[in-house]
Amino acid sequence: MFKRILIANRGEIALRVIRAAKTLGIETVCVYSTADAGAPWIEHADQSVCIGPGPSPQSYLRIDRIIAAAEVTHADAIHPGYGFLSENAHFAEVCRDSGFEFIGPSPEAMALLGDKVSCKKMARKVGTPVFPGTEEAIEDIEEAVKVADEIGYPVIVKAAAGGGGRGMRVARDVDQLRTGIESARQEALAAFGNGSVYIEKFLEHARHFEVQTIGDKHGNAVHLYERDCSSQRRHQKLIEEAPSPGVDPVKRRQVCESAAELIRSAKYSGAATVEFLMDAKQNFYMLEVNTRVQVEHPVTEMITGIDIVREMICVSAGQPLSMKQEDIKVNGHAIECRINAEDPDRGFMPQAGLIETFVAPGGPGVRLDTHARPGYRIPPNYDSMIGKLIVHGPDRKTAIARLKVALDEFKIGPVRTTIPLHRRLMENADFANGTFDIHYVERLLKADETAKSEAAARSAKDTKA
Ligand code: MV4
Repeated sequence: MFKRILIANRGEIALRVIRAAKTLGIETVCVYSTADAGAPWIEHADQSVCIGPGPSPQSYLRIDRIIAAAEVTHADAIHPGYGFLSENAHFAEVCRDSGFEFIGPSPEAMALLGDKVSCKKMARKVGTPVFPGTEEAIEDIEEAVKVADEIGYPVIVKAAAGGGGRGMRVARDVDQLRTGIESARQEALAAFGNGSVYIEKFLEHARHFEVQTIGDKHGNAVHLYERDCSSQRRHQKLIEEAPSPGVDPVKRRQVCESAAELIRSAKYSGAATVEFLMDAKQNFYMLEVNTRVQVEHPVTEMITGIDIVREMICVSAGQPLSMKQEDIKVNGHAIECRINAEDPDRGFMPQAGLIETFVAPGGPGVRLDTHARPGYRIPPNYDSMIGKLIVHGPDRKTAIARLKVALDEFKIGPVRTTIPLHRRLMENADFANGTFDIHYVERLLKADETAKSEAAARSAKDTKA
């Protein structure tokens, strides 16, 4: 087992990795930027090293400085968390070449599953369901037009290196397809330095379903069931839950097993998430694979009782997986709300500044993963997520009831957060019934906007009268 690991990340996930390491008796090293000097999670680490100024290209994205910090502190391994360098195969390779274990997949497995074209090819081979479409990156537009005619419109053009909704174009006819391929290619080239694009059938009203998997270095891989992540706005998830409500148990088992098979075939070690869209008839189609630990991993931990981050460290150190598929059971239901320092009344504008009030919720089944506390000053440089409220219960209804109470107890100020929005989403009928799709949050926000402007128009008229 490792003696000491370095955490190449910040915030709640840095704290999460420190906690997992401590339970294994492993020492921890934090790297931090000057904007994070004195930040709460750093106190929990055994050592810390400043790696540069606030902007992440000058600190959390500086591979050379992170490696230097690992060298001077004699770390054995590096945990990348999520975001930053976590899905950078070059970083994984530099870690390996510098003699540090990267706590995640090999650079080869990361590159294979990180490229959406090679990932989809692998999925087809092992029987993981995918959307019909081009099997290779598009070389010739006429070839793509032919494929689109075969599968039928609408189709979607996607970037092989894409993610988070960038480099995507929906095409409803051949003209839109021709312009879509060109503009998606341009956008992908600018954003990822890779203009490779492909097309597939576009699904209109989908639910977002993702399977948590984990593999070891001995060829074993298991799935930890799925999460529903349909509650999102502009590709930013707001609420995640496990299990996915209303899914047929037989279909669930099939898709989860096919996700584990994909990971196994890729000789993948570490945690991975296989993303799917689900249609109204509960047909599944793989979208992509995330080769890191995800923000929403706690909902899976709550229903399975498995410490995913601890398991990641153990498999990275060469241990076989600590569990067999048949031992992994689903217990109850868990829901996570992302607490972002954003103002939902002002277009979700990020809120930096001092947290004066911070009253944490508690009670049965309540878990709070956060680095924030009273007196914590949110720097303006990073992601606005300041914590995650996760609630577990014996069933979905109980989990929602507990979550409502926890959201009412949770007080943060004067910085604005997404807590009031979560309270409202809990009252939404689609959410309550589990009958939502990936657009319901945006529909609700739009209805709010319309109601607000109508009310403003009415009051202007009343003033006149
Ligand atoms: C799709 C799709 C419909 N059909 N692919 C968006 C982000 C990227 N990971 C994949 N995305 C989508 N791919 C096909 N064939 C709709 C989306 C999509 C979406 C997916 C998951 C969560 C939210 C979304 C919001 C808009 C579009």
